[in-house]
Amino acid sequence: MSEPIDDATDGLPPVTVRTRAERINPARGNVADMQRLAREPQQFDRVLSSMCTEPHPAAREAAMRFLATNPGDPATYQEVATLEGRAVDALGEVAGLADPHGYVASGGTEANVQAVRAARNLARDADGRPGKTDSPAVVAPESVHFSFQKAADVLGVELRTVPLDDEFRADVEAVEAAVDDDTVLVVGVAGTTEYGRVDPIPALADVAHDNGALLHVDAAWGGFCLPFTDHDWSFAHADVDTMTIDPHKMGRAVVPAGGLLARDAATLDALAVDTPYLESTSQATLTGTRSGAGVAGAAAVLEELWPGGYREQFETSMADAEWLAAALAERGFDVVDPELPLVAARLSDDLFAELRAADWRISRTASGELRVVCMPHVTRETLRAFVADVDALA
Ligand code: 0PR
Repeated sequence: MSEPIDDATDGLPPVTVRTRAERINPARGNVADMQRLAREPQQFDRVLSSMCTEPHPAAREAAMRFLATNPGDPATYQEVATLEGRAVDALGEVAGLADPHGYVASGGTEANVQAVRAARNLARDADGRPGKTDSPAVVAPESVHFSFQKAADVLGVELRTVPLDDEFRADVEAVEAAVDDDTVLVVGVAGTTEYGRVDPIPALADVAHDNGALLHVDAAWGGFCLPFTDHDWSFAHADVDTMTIDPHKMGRAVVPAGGLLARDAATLDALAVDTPYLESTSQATLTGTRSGAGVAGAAAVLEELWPGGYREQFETSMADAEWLAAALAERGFDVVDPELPLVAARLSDDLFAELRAADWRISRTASGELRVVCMPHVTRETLRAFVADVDALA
C-alpha cells in the first residue's frame, strides 16, 4: 500500500495518498501485490455462473508456445495460420459444415458483430447491382446476447427483438411478423445465455430465406454440447448461413478464442479489407493483431477432445445439471427444466445475497433467477457443497 503522509501530526489520522491505479482497484497497489496475484491462478471451485472455464492442459500448453505470434499476419506467422485453418475445419465438423469458411475470433461478441456486418454488407449495392435496403434491420428473439446491441450500435443497423414463447424460445410467428424488406439477418440462439434454450433453427432459417435475409445461429456457448443432443441446431440440420461457436466457453480453449463460421466464401469476402503493406493482401477479421495463443489453444484442444472428450464432458455436465435441478425442486424452489447444462431457479433475494456472501460466484437472469452454468470445472462435489449451503442459509 502507499505510504501514509507522515507530517499529519495535528491529532488527525494520517492521510493516505493513493495512486490512480489504487483508486481504481486497491489490489493493484504495488509490485509485491502484483506478484502475489500473478502467482495465484484463478480458483474455479466456487465459480458457478461463468461461461469460462479452466482450459484443458493441451490448450494451455499450445497457447504458451504461440504467445508471441500474430495470426492477423498469416504470411509472417505461418505456423499459427496453419493451426487456425485446422481449428476452423474442426469447428466445421462440430457444426456439421463440410467446407467451412471462418476464423478464430476474440470471442462471441466479435463473431456476432461480424455476422451482422457481413449480412449488412452483402445487402448493399455492389458492382452495379442494387442492394436490398438502405436501412438494414436484424430480427432476433429477446433472448439474444447483448453483443447484438453492440453490433447494431457500431454498424448502424436496427435491432428488432421479439418476444419468446412460454419455453423461453424464439416465437417463430413473432419473428415472421417482425421481418420485412429491410431485414438482412434473422438470428436464432442455440443455447441461450440465461436459460440454455435452443431456438427452432430450421423454422427460423425458412423465415429468413423466404424474405431474402440470412440466418445466423449463435451457438457461442451451446455449440460444444449440442452435437450430443437431438436438437436441430447446425449447418447439417438447416440452411444456416453463419454461426458463432466459441472454443473459449464449453470448448475448453484458453481465452481469447471465439469462432465464426460461414457456409459461403462470399460471407468472408464481404468482411475483407485490403491490407496493402502486408504480404497477405486482405483481412476479414475485426481485430488486426490477434492472439496466437487463443488460436493455437483452440486448435490443440479441438484435436484432443473432439468428439469423444466433448461427449463425455457433456454427459457429465448434463447429469450434474439435472441433479442440481432436482435437488432445488425438491426443496421447493421454482426451477426452469434444464435443456443444456444450465440451471435457472428462483431464490429469494436474501438467500441469493447470503450465498454470494458465502463466496459463491453466482449471478441472476434479468428476471431474477439464479443461474448455475455447469461448465467443465463444476463438479458434482461442488454442487453438493452448494446445495448444503442453500440448506444451511435458507
Ligand atoms: N453469445 C452468447 C449466447 C453468449 O452467452 C455470450 C457470452 C456471447 C455471445 C458473447 O461471448 P463473449 O463474451 O465471448 O464475447 N455469454 C456470457 C455472458 O454474457 C459471457 C460470460 C463469460 C460472462 C464468462 C461471464 C463470465 O464469467 O453471460
